[in-house]
Amino acid sequence: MMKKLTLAAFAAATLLLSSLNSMAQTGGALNFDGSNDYVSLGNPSSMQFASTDEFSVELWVNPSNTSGGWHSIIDKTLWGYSSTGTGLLLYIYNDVLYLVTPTWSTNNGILFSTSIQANTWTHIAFTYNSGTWNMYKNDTSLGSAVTGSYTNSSSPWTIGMRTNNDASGMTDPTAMSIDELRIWNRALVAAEIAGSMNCEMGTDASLVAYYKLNQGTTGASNTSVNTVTDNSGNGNTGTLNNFALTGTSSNWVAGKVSGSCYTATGSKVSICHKGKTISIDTNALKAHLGHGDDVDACSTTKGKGKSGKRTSSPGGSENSIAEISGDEIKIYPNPAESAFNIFIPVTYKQAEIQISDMTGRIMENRTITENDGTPVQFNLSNVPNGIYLVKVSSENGNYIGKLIRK
Ligand SMILES: [Ca+2]
Ligand SMILES: [Ca+2]
Repeated sequence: MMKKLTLAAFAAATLLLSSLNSMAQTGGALNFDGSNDYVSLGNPSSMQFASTDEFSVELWVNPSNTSGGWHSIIDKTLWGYSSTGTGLLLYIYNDVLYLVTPTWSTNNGILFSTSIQANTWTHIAFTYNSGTWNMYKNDTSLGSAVTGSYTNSSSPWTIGMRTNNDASGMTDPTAMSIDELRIWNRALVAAEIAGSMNCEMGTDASLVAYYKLNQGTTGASNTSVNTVTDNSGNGNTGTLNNFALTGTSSNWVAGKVSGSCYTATGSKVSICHKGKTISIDTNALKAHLGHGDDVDACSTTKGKGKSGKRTSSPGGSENSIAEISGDEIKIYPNPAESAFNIFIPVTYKQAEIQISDMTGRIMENRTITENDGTPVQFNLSNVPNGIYLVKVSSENGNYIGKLIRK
């Protein structure tokens, strides 16, 4: 009897221990104490941008104190004591979030300002493209600002504090948690930001630094986890400074974002963006095509409509389609494997899409009655390899493109 009790007690203790272990979760965000915690990301060449470059920065931030003086979130400034500082700073002052660049003499360098709530996760993104800035709060645009130019500073990228005016040390700490910090070498478009802010990215050639911050164990002793991993694969590791790395603050804590942005196969597509081949989520395609990018890698993009051939329609004129140059029907990926998409410009309010093989056998017919420009996806899993014709019929005319299933 005694032995049985001991075994039962041992079993219960083992069960308790294993359930305690399963409760210990991998940290998903990093908390800063607002006293002296900061992360230095250094100043590698891949994270230095010239006035003619594009770049974007985005992150989730949850500040625990937004009132009073300066709270630095992201800093790359060298202010100096003259009026010609360099770099950029994202900070909170008296419950207002500011993005400033000291290179811009107008309005004290303030590019954007917006209210921000304490103890609330807020997504912030800003983009720069040859003199024009855009900023977004929770994927809502705060508009554009034009500075003329951005000037890179010699200061490192710093999270949680900022470099002193004379670069002699650090100042203006912020009590906050951050998650999903991404630095890109191109200007994201609004649809991309909205499409990926609530999930984790895969690899993306445009991500120069990517911090998921899924490190350590939430609220546990993490004294050995004192760097931030760069998930972009570029090795831009950050260094933690002055963190306690134990307890519920100044440590690895529960995150904001989980789950992958790319669970479905075929959800990414290559496009040619300003001479660079980039891979984007299909959710962002509409926005990219809207500002003139082409589907497909740059080297294979030989002008618009390369895979399609226009025919005159019985009821309309050929010109009615030709006038839509720069905003045309796109078939991608092509060649395709398990699925492909058709983008039809919104100028086609209604359209009938027909897929047929080279003998004229119709494989699929689909009618679009209220086209809003969202790409239409077709499943090819039951379609044999070969060459197919994709015909789009509409009031605007007819379009025939060739699709290769491989
Ligand atoms: Ca995370
Ligand atoms: Ca500290």
